[in-house]
Amino acid sequence: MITVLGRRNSANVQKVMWTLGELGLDYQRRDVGGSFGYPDDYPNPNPVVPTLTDGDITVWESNACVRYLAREYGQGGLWPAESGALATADMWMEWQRSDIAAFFILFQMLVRGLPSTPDKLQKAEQTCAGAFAQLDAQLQGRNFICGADLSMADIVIGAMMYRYMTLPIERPELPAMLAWYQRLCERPAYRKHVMIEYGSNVEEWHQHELANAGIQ
Ligand SMILES: N[C@@H](CCC(=O)N[C@@H](CS)C(=O)NCC(=O)O)C(=O)O
Repeated sequence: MITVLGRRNSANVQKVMWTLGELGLDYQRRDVGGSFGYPDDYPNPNPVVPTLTDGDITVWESNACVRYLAREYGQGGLWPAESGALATADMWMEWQRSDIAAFFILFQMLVRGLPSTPDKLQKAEQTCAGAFAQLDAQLQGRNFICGADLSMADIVIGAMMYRYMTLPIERPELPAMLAWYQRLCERPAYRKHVMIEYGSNVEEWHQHELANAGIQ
């Protein structure tokens, strides 16, 4: 049985849950991190979520968890068969780790109480808009990041997109990215694991976190 340790309202946990949902795998999820704290025997050197176990294998770092599941259980699907498409997926997964860091900061400022100023908010919005314009260019003429099919790259970037699209911010018109996001919203596993309400301030965030306890 695959076990995911991580609270349901973490975007990094959502990547892994959505992957499991797309692959139709059995799993159990335990509430760890945030208000739930960490067990003493938490099998990750860092107090962050997610951590995944599959038999005697332990994986942490959300993108490594997604790669592990795609490679083990999604060959030719989430893990593209063709080496050019696989390189493209890998490249955009690295892009997610590095180039949209501003989005995490923007989200922390708008919802999670990170101190901000109008200037900082505006700069973060502009940085996100520039990065997402790159994604829009990649998606022009493609249904998904690597082409016709959903891959692990769509998962790690798409897991952020629900929040980007629902925050009360200015967003540039990016038609290919919008159409891709709408495609994601039609997928049952995305609806279940990513489209999860998060509130508009620290108190609401906390309430949603607790309300999601125990949901698989
Ligand atoms: N690079 C790590 C980052 C993990 C991370 O920072 N996770 C956040 C939630 S999205 C976290 O654990 N925050 C502290 C907590 O929830 O206790 C990964 O991708 O797995």
